[in-house]
Amino acid sequence: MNNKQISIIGVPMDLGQNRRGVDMGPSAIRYAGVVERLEALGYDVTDEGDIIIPKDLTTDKEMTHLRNLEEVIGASTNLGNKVHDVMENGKFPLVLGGDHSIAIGTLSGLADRYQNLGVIWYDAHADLNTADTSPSGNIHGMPLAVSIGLGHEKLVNIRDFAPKIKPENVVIIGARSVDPGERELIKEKGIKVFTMHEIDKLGMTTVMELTMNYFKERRVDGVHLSLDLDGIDPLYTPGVGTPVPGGINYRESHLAMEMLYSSNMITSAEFVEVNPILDEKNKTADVAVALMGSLFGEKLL
Ligand code: 5AB
Ligand code: MN
Ligand code: MN
Ligand code: MN
Repeated sequence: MNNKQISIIGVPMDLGQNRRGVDMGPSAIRYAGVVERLEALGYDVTDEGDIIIPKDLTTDKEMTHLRNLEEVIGASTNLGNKVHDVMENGKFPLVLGGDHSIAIGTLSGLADRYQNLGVIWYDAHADLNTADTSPSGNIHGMPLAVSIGLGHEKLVNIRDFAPKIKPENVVIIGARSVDPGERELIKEKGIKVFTMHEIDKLGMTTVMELTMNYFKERRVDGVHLSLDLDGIDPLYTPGVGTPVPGGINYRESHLAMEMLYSSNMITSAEFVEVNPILDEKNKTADVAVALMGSLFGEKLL
């Protein structure tokens, strides 16, 4: 990493879905030793504490197929402003979730600092639903759609600009549970996806090389890593709200992070969906921190 200064931002958010506990994700990741791990690699790490998540906004609830819409808008705005400040201070934003709805806020804070931001979406899911296509009404299944400008206009326009990113600058890695509406959108927008099929067939080395070449061809001026711990197989990361079997394995995930480190491309990152209530002995937070180690340059020898 060129940037030796990291700001950690906790987002204790669980309102983007309907299983309690993921709001404790940032605590679990801190407990797993994230600050010490990165300091040991020579980084100057500042823990910025947690973003305020507005709860029970009862005024004027809109009747939409979007669970906790007003709260998600408030939290996303708070997070976006914080991420923007961190960037302005020249630091690398490392965001700890919280459910994946927080990516709406993270990208809103990043996007106006770039002309052509790339995004890696490491996830079992595509997170490309809108209220019209969502089977659940859970906003954590929508952040990628929102960020390319599709969905409820208040979500799309967080921090007063839209879209945040171009669909052709997104690479999804690890997909294996994609809803019908998402499938159509992927085709329509030409979004690059490496499903588990491609990972099985090509191997992670090739998938990462293709991903990095794709970003080079697109001439991106930064790459955000949005890593949902459910992208990894639930054998290794059981503490997630929507586990899907047949995922990316532990070593493949490390390899991906190590290759991203060597590429020098990553300019911000978020690790989301760690739910300590559903976990076994903080295993999932431990994996998250181990992967951050590789992303920031830890070597085996
Ligand atoms: B996650 C599902 N597609 O929209 C939906 O964990 C699951 O951020 C979304 O990837 C999973 O409810 C969201 C069925
Ligand atoms: Mn700005
Ligand atoms: Mn997911
Ligand atoms: Mn996700």
